[in-house]
Parts: sequence; structure tokens; C-alpha cells
Amino acid sequence: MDARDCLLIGAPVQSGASQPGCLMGPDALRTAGLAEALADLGHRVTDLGNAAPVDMSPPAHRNDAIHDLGETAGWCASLQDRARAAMADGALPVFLGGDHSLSLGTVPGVAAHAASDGRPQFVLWLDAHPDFHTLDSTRSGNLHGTPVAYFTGQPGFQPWLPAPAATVPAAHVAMLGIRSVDAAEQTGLREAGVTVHDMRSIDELGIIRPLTAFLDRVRAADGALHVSLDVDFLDPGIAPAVGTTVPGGATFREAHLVMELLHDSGRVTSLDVVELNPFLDERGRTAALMVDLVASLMGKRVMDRMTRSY
Ligand code: HAR
Ligand code: MN
Ligand code: MN
Ligand code: MN
Repeated sequence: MDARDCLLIGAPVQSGASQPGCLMGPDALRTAGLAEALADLGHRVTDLGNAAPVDMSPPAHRNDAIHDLGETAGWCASLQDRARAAMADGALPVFLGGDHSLSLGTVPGVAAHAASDGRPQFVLWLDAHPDFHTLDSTRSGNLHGTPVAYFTGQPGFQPWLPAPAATVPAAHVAMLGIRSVDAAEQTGLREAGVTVHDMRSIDELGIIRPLTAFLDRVRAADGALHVSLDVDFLDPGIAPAVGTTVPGGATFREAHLVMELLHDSGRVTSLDVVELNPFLDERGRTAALMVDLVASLMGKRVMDRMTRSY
């Protein structure tokens, strides 16, 4: 990858999660040396500091489980604007979460820019969870479980959340690492036609085949690619700093290999790093691992190589 203009945009969102702590995520990623790691790779890095939610007071929703709807709606609106502006600057924005509800803003924002460029937007969702609840189907009321349904244009989000600046067709979304799916999500994903590679398929096929199949589609369409990396994509044994650990996640090498292949594809145009809860970390090890994974995505490699090794 050539040197890129990387914009770090902190999104200390925690209104979409059940427990506090993601508020500290952006600063933990900074403390773990994210800007320095990218600069060491030759990229130009600007840290824009933290974004803030706009004021919103949506009507109450009939689903009583939902909490902090106004604050999450305010983040959604604010981050759509920030994401769109960062893309218009020709930069590669890295959104530092913050819980995964921040993708209610970042994905529609980058997709709106892609639409203005006449390019199709694709999304790679690296997560234990598909985050495909609607406001009606969520039982936990934690809105970090909803962004993919929202940005693929599933019904029932308005007027409680702002209308997405652009949506991403469900057929342009691929998920890797999935291992915790609620019944309503199962049905919704199937009907919408999202490509879901659960951990079983990674066990059976390895991680290269599903990923390269998707990247080939992005390349063939000359698409923009947003990557949304949830800490719980990783196995909790290597990444404990997340409120929603699920056993059986991606290993250290599987995760790095995904990042290395994404780098080699040259297709990644924007990135979320989400769900890091530093309050739950062990001596900063999860924050350090997330920084190292972003470095792999941005070109860090062990050995120079001319070709892929498979
Ligand atoms: N599906 C569950 C719920 O809706 C768990 C969602 C957890 N989401 C995240 N992000 N941690 O992936 O409550
Ligand atoms: Mn552009
Ligand atoms: Mn998630
Ligand atoms: Mn998750």
C-alpha cells in the first residue's frame, strides 16, 4: 500500500452497550501507540481528537428494553457527517471506538461518499455477532446490536434514528467470525441475503477462502471497502477487554492473516476499531493487540514477499 493520509477520529460511544468503559477506548488505542505505529509504516497520520454526539430527542420507542436512544441517535448523526467529510478529504479514516453502535454513523457516512463517487460500497464485518437487530427485535435493548440492520436499510428505524445518508446493499456485506446469533437475527440475515461466515465455516474452510472470495467481488466491482473490526472477533483468550466475550473466536494468526490479506488487496478505504473496553483489559494487552492488527492492515509484515504464498 502506498502512503496514505490516515485520520484518527475518536468516537467514545458507550450508549449502545450494556456496561460502561468503551468511553475510554479511543484513549487506550492512542496510549497503545496507534498513531506512532501508522507513522512508522510511512503513513501521514492526523489525530482529529474525539467526535461528540449532536443533541437529539427522538420519541420513545414501544420496545421498552431500548436504552439511551437519544444519545445513540446523536452519535449516529454526528458520525455520519464526520465520516462523509473524512472521505471527501481523500483520507482513510480510522474510527476509534467506542461501542459498535458507532457504525450506525460511520458506514452510512462512508457509503454516501462512495455513492457521490459512483462507487459501490462494501462492508467486511469482523465480529462474534452479526449486529442485525432492529429496534423491534432487540431483546437486550443494546443498540450496538443493530448497526448492520440499520445500514442495510431494514425497516423500522425511523423516526427514532436519523435516516441513513446512504445504505449498503445486504449483498455487499460479508461477516467473518460469527458465533453468537439471536433467533430474530438468523431470520433477518437469511431474508436480507447477508453473507455470513460463522466460526464453523472458518474451522472447515480456513479463513483465506471466504475472505478472498469476498475481496474478489469487491475488486471486480471496483468497490470501496469499509472494515468494521469488533474486539470480540478475537478469541477472549487473546483479547479479554470486551464486554461481550464469546469463546471460540479468531486466533492471533487468523486475525493477522485477515489484516495482511486486506492490506494486500489494496481495497480498504475506511476502518472502525470498536468495542475495546479498557476497564476490562489486562495490562493493556488487548489495546496493544488491536494496534498491532491495524498495523498489519496498513502494511506491517514480517518479510517482504512478491506474491501471496498460496
Ligand atoms: N445479539 C446480542 C444483543 O443484541 C449481543 C449483541 C452484542 N453486540 C456486540 N457487538 N457486542 O457485536 O444484545
Ligand atoms: Mn473519493
Ligand atoms: Mn459488534
Ligand atoms: Mn461483537
